[in-house]
Amino acid sequence: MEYMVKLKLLKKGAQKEIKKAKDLKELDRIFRKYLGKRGKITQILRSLKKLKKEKRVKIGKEANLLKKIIEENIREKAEKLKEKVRAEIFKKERIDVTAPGKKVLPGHLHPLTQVQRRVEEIFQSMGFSVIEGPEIETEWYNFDALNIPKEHPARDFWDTLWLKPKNQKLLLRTHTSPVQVRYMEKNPPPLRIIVPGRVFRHEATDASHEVNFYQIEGLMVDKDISIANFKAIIQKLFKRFFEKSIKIRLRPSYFPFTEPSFEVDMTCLTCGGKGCSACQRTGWMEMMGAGMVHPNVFKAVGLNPRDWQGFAFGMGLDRLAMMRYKINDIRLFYGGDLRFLKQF
Ligand code: FA5
Repeated sequence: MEYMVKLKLLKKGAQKEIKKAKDLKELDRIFRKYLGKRGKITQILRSLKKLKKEKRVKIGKEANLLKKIIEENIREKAEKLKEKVRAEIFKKERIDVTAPGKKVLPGHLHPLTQVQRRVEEIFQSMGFSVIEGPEIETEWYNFDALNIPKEHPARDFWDTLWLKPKNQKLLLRTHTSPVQVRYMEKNPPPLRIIVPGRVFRHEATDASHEVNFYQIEGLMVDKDISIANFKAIIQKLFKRFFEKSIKIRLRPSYFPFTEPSFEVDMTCLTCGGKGCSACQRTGWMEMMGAGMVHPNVFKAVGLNPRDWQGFAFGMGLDRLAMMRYKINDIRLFYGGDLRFLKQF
């Protein structure tokens, strides 16, 4: 075939294919077909040497021109295809600022926090202030100032987690009672406070005992305070907290920082008083230790025990929550199981 016709047909064919090419892969195939090592245009250029000079110059010029045109056509098309790919990626990754946001599911307060807040509300309505104290405590405040000197057997009531270095006598507080002393040191009576907070004990866990739990300390000091005041306040608290009358009993007990001392139990609401694992089959749940502030505690904070009287108590916050929600195992509060927590 005449060279010139051949070149014309190649041009037409190549340009048609380039126009149709849908992606860079196809374009690459077209490039190789026409301009690759064994490409159709390349072959023509190679065969020129066989021609006579005059024809070689003429055809050579045309063939080189065609090579440039096709190269240019391919380059332009490649740009277009790349731009298309870029546009697609952009479309996919683009942030649509007008799109509605993804909803973050709201959490809610832990049941123990809910109980704490409710108890605070009730006490505040009876004129009590809410006070906090440190979780890392000194031996002095946790024991000595509470009339529990070193070597006193009563220290064994509280299985203590001591902190290193031991000579600094630091520990994780075993109860909220040290805040009684801390508060009275700085605030002269008359006073009414409650102290909610986390406490720690190195003891075996069971359905009603944890190593980490919460207490609410209470302290009321004035000129003329008696156990009758204590009983009335606790009955009021339970009535408002449980929204019904609750049977309680005071059991004589012993705490070095109160005299007389007692423990307050309430009918176990988990079993209705029949006896279950939560109340160790007794039908009663021990809710708090309490008593009249011991003269030595007043002395430790520089107050004259002849001038002042008061009651103090330390209530198990977790136990209140167990009774409120009829939960038969305290450990559920600390398991972090959302199926449990979502119920509150
Ligand atoms: C005390 O901790 C005294 N500080 C209470 C007190 C305060 C007495 C003021 C007198 C005056 P006790 O160790 O009994 O006492 O603990 C008080 C309450 O905390 C218990 O009645 C119980 O409700 C709760 N409690 C005790 N140990 C645990 C535990 N391991 N897990 C959960 N709750 C507990």
